[in-house]
Amino acid sequence: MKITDARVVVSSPGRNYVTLIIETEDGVTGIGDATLNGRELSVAAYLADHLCPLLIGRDARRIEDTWHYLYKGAYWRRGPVTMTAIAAVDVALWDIKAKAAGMPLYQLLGGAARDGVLVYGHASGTTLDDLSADFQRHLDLGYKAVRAQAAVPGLDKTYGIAGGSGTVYEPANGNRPQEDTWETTAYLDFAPVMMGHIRERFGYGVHLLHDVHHRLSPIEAGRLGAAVERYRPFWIEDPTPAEDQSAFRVIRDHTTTPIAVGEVFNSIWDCQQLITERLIDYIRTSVSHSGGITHLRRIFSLAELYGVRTGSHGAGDLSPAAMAAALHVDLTVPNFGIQEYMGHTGPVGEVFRTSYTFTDGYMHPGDAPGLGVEFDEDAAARYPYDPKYLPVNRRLDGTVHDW
Ligand code: CS2
Ligand code: MG
Repeated sequence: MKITDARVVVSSPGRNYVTLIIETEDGVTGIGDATLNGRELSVAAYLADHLCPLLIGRDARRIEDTWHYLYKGAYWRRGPVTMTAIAAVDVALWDIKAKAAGMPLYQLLGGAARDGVLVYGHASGTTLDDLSADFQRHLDLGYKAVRAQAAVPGLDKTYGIAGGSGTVYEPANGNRPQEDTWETTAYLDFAPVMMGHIRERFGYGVHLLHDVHHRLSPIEAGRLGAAVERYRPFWIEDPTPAEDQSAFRVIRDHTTTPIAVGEVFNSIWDCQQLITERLIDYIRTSVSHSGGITHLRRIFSLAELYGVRTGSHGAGDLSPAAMAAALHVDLTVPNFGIQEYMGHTGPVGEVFRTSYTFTDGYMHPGDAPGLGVEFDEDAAARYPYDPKYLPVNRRLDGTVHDW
């Protein structure tokens, strides 16, 4: 089954997405998400200029060999651009293999290990009342797990606040990086109040998640974890910058609050210490940014050995092709934990026609052959790339801080 064409489509149906399309001599086509929020063109160029020419003539069935050919053949390994490009190739080849076999991808990955994939939605608000209203809206939609983010009093822009009820949070909102402001003590004083408010309003029958978004020092993260233990969060996410893996020992020494890390990771080596030393409870690596299905399953298998469960990234800046691939993997892995589902808005549905379903807080990838996602190139052409950057965060004194 030789590859006859491999091409990259950058489009912006509501937000920027990079999609790889691989075609074979048998007429079977596969797609993969190559979106890296704020650096889309870097991955598009890596694919178009360096990987796509190497794919022509290769056997599409040799997924494992292609993965190592692209990973080891580059010499310069790992990193978000490289691993997102390799991920797109990998997912497109799995899509082709499952379509050629006439089965949904999850069947090829070992079949369903559960009836549905538990997902969490995103409630946010500029005030606690707005947050509560959005939280209630998610409960009314059937979510069993909801992430809560609220504006920090005294700070004019805070991570995670959607543009209005029912809209999807989109951080990449300017053709130059928006400058956000940050003050750790204000956040540390407010976060427990916010969680307490949610538990007081909605009780403990719903999973409550929160994203700290890389902003605390290890000891500050330990203090936050201890302060919110009584609100029993499902997890606090990215409490401290994740590249300093040993820092999580400090957090573990101060709290039993579950920790989720990994959306910025790109390989098993990025999270090896966190997993093998049981410094985290959930690994959030995504199919789009950590080398595709082939490598993500290796990360999840390592995590299973150490009792770490999965909790993959699923923000709106991962395309519906990524969401579908994630659901196929989530349905099959033994140590599944939860899947992020921020959803997609606007004309995305014109470009990506999906088969996955949401029912009463759970999702299923569907039983269409392959990923179950059809990509409409003509529709994509109607939405040209629109340069957007993620924000930069500064402390009140102007110091650049983690965003
Ligand atoms: C966030 C994301 O979904 C999450 O947990 O961390 O919103 C993240 O900020 C974006 O995906 C970055 O593009
Ligand atoms: Mg996050």
